[in-house]
Formats: sequence, structure tokens, C-alpha cells
Amino acid sequence: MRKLSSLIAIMIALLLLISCNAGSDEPASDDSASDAPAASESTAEEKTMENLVVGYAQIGAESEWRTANTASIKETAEQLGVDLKFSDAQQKQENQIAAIRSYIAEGVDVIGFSPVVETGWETVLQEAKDAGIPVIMVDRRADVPRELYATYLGSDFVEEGRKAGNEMNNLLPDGGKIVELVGTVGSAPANDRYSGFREALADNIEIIDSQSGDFTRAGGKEVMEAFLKNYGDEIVGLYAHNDDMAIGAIQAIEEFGLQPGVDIKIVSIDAVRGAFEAMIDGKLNVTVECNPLLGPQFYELALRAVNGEELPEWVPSEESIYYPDNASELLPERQY
Ligand code: GYE
Repeated sequence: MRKLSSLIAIMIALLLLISCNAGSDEPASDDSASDAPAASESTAEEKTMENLVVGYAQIGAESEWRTANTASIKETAEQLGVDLKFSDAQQKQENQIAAIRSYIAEGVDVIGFSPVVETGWETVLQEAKDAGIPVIMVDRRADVPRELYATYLGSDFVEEGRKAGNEMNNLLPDGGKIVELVGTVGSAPANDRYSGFREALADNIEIIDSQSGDFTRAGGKEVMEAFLKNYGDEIVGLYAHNDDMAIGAIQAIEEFGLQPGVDIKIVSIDAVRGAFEAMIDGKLNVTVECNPLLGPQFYELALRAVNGEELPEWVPSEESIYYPDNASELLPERQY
């Protein structure tokens, strides 16, 4: 009897062993494990956030938007444990190119950059490609062939321009003469916000002048002063390609003795805190959102690119439009 039950126990144990091995994906023995070195080697080579080295060539610190964008890139690197090499090009393309070259020489895993202008990047991006370093364009796009970058992460600037145009139509149903403060000449957001706005603008609204304020408050103020000098109270609307230029212009309008937001309707883009404050004060009518908090998405894409994944040509960021009515309610929640 005892013999029989131990025989049954042995058989059950054997059966269990066989079914375990059959159902398992793991190699059954040490020998067969060494048959599959490719898989284990490739996992060992896979980069993680903790050993990822990123070179980031930022444009500068021209606006509130840029400050928030830089903070997002730096803070997210810290949170994820990414080794970030960061440079500020002070709005100069040659400084950005030099920074990218130094990241190539250092042999970083991946390069991120916001091209200050759209043209003139082929040579340096080809150098990165030759060195096998993927490049991700963040926020702004460069006009280069698809094979020179892994992906572009950023906003639909044409759509932002269209939204701004529609808002201007709503603010000026009877039409009238308006002026435009353009962003940095040759930059993707300036080019696209210029064309998108014109696509949407009603026929009864005339853009009587359009000049660059380089995306800065000082630039916006200076150009608006010139507009006011030339056209005075003929101007009934202002379209600014970013909030900082609108805020500079608001000062110029007040100094000229007109009421911003009332005598001159103002639409701008970014939706930074300064714009919410201006809306609460009744000096800005609308701001169209452009999201600068691109850090988390950037590192996720960077890691995927480094690990050999094909990425889409464009990863758009989600955006909204804000008005004075609930600006004070929303301001405390704004992160930038
Ligand atoms: O709108 C402006 C900044 O490239 C989208 O650059 C960005 C723009 C942003 O200086 O404020």
C-alpha cells in the first residue's frame, strides 16, 4: 500500500515537472539559455532613463513661455534621473549649432533642440546622423529632410494663428484696422502664426502694419510705440504672436493714453501667467494656449529613439483658448 502511494506521488511529480516545462517561455536548462544570447544581450544594451545622456540646445530666455519650457526640461530630467547637458544659445543660431556640435563630440545618446529659425540646419543635423545620434526637435521645427530627425514634438502653430484670427473676428464684428507684432523673423511659430491668422481673418479687418518684436516684452513695447506714432487711434486691434510682446505693447498703449483691451482689442498666444493677469486687469482680451511643458513627453520620445524605435514625424501638444471671464478662477491652477 505504502509502495503504491509513493509510486503515485512520484508519477504526479513527474507529470507536474513535464507540464511546467511545456508551459514555460523560459529556457528549460542552462544549456538552452546560452542558445539565446541575442535576446539577453539586447536587453542589457537597452537604455533606461537612469543611464540616458541627453544634450539639449535651448534657444534662449526670451519669454515667460521659454522660461517655463526650460524649467520643464530641467526639472523632468532631475525627476527621471536623466543626465542632461543643457545650453542656452541666447537667441543665436550659431550658438545652437556650436552646442549641437559639442554634444556630438561628447557622444551623448540623443540631442534635443528648438531651432530658433527654420532654415540652415542640414549640415549639423547630417553630422549628428553620421555620428548615429538621434535628434528630436522640440517646440520649433526646422525645415529639413525627414531622415535628419527622429521626431518633432510641438504645437500646431498654424492652428494657433487660425484660432487667433477667429478671436479677432469675434472682437471686431464691424471690422477695422489692426496691427501685428510678429515673433522672431524666420522662426516656425512666427511664420505659421502669421499665415494661420490670415487664413481665418474676416475680410472687413485690415492688417495695416506688421513688424517683428522678436518675442520679447521690450521688442513688443518698442514696435507698438512706433505703430501708435504712425497710426494713432486708427488702430482698433492688435495681434501679438506671443503674450510677452502683448504685455510690452499694453504698456505702450497706456503710455500713449489709450485703453488696452478696450480702445484696442488684443489677441495673443501662449497663455502664460502674465497673460492671465492682464486679462484679469481687463487689458488683454484673449490668449490662445501654447503648451511649454514638454519635458515629460520629450524624455519619453528620447528614450524610445535611442532604443531604436521608429517615431512619428510629429507629436502635437494639446492646447486651449482662454478669456477674461474666468481668468482669475484659472490663474491659481496655471503651471506657467
Ligand atoms: O510662443 C514664444 C517663445 O517657440 C512656441 O517662443 C515658442 C515661442 C513662444 O519665445 O513666447
